[in-house]
Amino acid sequence: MLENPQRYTVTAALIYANGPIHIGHIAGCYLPADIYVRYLRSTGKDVAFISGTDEHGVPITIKAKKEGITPQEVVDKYYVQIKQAFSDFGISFDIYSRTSNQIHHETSQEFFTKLYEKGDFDEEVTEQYYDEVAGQFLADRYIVGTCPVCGNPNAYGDQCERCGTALSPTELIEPHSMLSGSKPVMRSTKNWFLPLDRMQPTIEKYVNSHTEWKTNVFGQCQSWLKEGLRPRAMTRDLDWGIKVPLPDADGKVLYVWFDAPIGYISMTKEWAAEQGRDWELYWRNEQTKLVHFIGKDNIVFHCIIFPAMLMAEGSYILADNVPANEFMNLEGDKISTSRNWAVWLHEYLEELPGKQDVLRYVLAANAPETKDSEFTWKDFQTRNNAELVGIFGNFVNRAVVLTQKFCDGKVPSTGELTDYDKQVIDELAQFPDRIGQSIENYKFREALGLLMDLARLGNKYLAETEPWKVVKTDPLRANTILNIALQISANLSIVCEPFLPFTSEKLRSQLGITEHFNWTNAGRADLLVEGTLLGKGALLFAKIEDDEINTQIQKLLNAKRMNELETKTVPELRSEITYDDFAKMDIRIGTITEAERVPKSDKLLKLKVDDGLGGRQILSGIAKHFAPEEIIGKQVTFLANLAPRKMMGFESQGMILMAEDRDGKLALIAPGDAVWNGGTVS
Ligand code: B3M
Ligand code: ZN
Repeated sequence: MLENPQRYTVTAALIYANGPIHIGHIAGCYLPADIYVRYLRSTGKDVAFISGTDEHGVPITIKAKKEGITPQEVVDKYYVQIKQAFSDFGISFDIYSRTSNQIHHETSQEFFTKLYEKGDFDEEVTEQYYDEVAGQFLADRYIVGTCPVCGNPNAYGDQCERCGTALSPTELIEPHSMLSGSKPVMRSTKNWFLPLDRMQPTIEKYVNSHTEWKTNVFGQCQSWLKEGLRPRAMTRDLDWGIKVPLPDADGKVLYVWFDAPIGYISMTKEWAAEQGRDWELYWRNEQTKLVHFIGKDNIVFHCIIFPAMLMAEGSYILADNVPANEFMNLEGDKISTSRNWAVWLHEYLEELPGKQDVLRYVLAANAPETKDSEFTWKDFQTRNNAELVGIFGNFVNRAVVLTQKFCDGKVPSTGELTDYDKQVIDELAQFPDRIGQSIENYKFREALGLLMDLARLGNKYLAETEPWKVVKTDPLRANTILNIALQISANLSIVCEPFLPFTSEKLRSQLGITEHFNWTNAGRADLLVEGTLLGKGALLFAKIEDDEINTQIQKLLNAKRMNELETKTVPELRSEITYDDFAKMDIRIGTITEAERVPKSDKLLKLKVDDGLGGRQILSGIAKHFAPEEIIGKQVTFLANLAPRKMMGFESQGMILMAEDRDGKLALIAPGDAVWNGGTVS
């Protein structure tokens, strides 16, 4: 671990530009990264916060095929959408770029060429799956088959998502092509492999020098190393990606997991050029601390494969830490893009405007730091109402409102301090370091808890000193108390900034702070100068009512219902009949003239149907679908020669025909145009 680094390069995963982002991505990767970086900046550190979209690889081309647009259209669409959502949510990247940029293509190709020229790759002709119908090799996710480990019939050529095993296409049982569905054949092709097997000792040494990594990260690396690393192809036979920069490599592109992490470097170059800085300081200086924020599914690529690439290249620093999180679940189920079981960031921002910090708070408080965690809308509401409104907002509001009321809205002076005042000021002084320590150790939940403890300290101080009572007998004493309460609030505005940047901004303006206070000023009880005029008071947080979260819960329930519908298939055809079989049925048109519920039955309606023959009574099991009054007067189709039978004491003379919708809803079958009652159907 690098002690006292001179600068930081902090990266957040380059997400595939093939869909919008959801709360799982944020809780797992982007929010912790943003908290870390905002804290570092506040302590005056030199930091480059780098991210962008990953625009290559099969996930992009598959999405394009599904939407019937080109891969370029896919990445253009989602790059803009994702970038906007991050920015509206206050994720403070120094640059948010994309791997389709020229500079990235060049940087990746140079990187590849250097390894090639040094002889670091094994050039090998191997047998790979080829789809003869589509005329294409089937890399990674283009091939699906049964997982040899867990039997999942939908495992991909690179990974089984059910059991997590990393696979190569040839390990799949009964593979088939995602493109044409056909059974692929073997064809030989040349690719360039990184010999991870031979590099294992060096990689092991690197990983083992980082026993301070989070246990989930360190543990996953150990299990990979224990299994033994295998050579991995760094090129693919595909037409979407960065061309392999060799003369004999037509139709071949760099493996997406080769080019994507190099994106961190090319994006740093892009940023440094814009800023007039030297990018090399951020990637080639031993005093720079490189930290990758990612989700747990990317651990092996950031802890083993990318470091191996960097080691082989030789001129770069390696990650000092990779604080990967586990997954966040949603309302008791795994977040799933394909099942639309997610809270999408762009929708949240639209539907709950101005509440960025509430989501930031709830996601940080529930971050899956050591194990999978869970987001529920009920918890969202409770944390907002009980913690943000009830503790943080309540304290600040009391300090500000009392100052408006008793001190003309100006920061009052302090008189002599009591022992209790001194004790509170002492405690206050310790908070910034304690919170900072937790952040530096990637314990963001703990840090957030401490931040709330500072607000609690403020609440307790006010509750015990009761300035609203004291003011009647000893206004100078009340001044001292309010001064201290305001100083605590000013400190809150500094230490909450990494977590709640929008709130921090509001709070600063409420307290009339114009100086650029940062972490180095925090802990002091003299931040606010006597006589400073406070800004306009407005509540920092608003209570969230049941209605707001019920709308969100309903949205999820709808998604669940849509999913169930989508998996429902049209029933198979029944066995064949002859015309004579059909002709036995006398199907006719009639009009419902009366309808009423059958007593003691929740299913049956008793109908009177005008059949042109004086009318008949039909009992129909549709009471759960139709109210009697809504079907009176409607034309229906009925089976007229069904033998009469008794139901709940009434005779039914026929059967009303109904169509059943996918979700089980019933619809009357009426003629397209009105037909006289008694009209036959044939
Ligand atoms: N695009 C996987 C993902 O979006 C991959 C991350 C690359 S980080 C260099 O989850
Ligand atoms: Zn499996």
